[in-house]
Amino acid sequence: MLMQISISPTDRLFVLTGAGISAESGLPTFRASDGLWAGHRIEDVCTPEALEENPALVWEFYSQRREQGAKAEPNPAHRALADLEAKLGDRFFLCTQNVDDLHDRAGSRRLIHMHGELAKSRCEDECGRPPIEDRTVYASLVEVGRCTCGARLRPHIVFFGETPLEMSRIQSKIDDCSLMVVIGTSGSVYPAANFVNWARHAGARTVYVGPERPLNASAFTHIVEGKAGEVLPGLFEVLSI
Ligand code: BV8
Repeated sequence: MLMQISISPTDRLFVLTGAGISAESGLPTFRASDGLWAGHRIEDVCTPEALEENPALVWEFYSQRREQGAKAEPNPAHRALADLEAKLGDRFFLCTQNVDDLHDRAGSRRLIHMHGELAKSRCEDECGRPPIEDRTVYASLVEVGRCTCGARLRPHIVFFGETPLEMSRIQSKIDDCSLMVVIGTSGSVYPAANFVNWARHAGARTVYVGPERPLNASAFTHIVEGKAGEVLPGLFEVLSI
């Protein structure tokens, strides 16, 4: 009998997702043996120094991710979270570490991409103009678009060493939640791997969903072992009284 998570009429839910929720959509995770980092060193494609020293390689990596992402479709796990948001309204909040747009395409709206978005680019010189929609798969560095200020565009991605997006909004949502559900993330990157500790300090129940125990497993009150696409659709019981 699969475990069910009951959501009371007063529960406020914070969901954190990682690469694992997109695995059943065919997108590689990072730390699996055939994962994204298998072909690259983090410091060569996902740091400000890498962008400075070898922008062609950084753009090659993210253009390839754009190409992969465009072929992927949301899976039942993404749709289960969008359905839950429709039932809970403002008692639901989704923070994803993923830069793919599968949550958005599944219908999630109360959503933050804390590590940026593949489908956007922004000014490399940080001139202050907001990120723009950009799904272009650039074949070479010379093709990469320009900001209206004239500087080259960079992927709208939070590199290692850069500050995740909307942290104050995330922090207040965590402080306010009574239930945190973390799905498909190894717990190896901070500050996201600490969110479960913040939630526990706020008195929340904490649940992890994934096929392997994460590095921060000891911080969870429950662990539901399984693939997100198989487990999520029947996992939540929304209580009306
Ligand atoms: C920051 C870019 C300051 C987009 C990413 C020493 C100690 C502690 C911390 C640090 C340290 N040295 C440096 C740091 C900080 C550093 C960090 O954490 N480094 C690590 C390596 C130690 N962090 C930073 O630099 C961050 N910034 O700290 O700024 C600050 C702090 C607080 C407040 C303000 C400022 C910025 C980090 C962002 C880096 N950018 N991505 C992209 O390319 O995609 S990180 C990247 O890896 C992802 O975005 C994701 O967040 C992260 C982790 O990946 P996961 O999603 O967990 O994927 P992984 O492959 O690891 O695991 C997949 C899981 O899925 C597995 O568990 C697997 O079992 C499961 N799974 C598989 N199949 C399924 C499944 N689950 C469910 N269903 C399935 N079917």
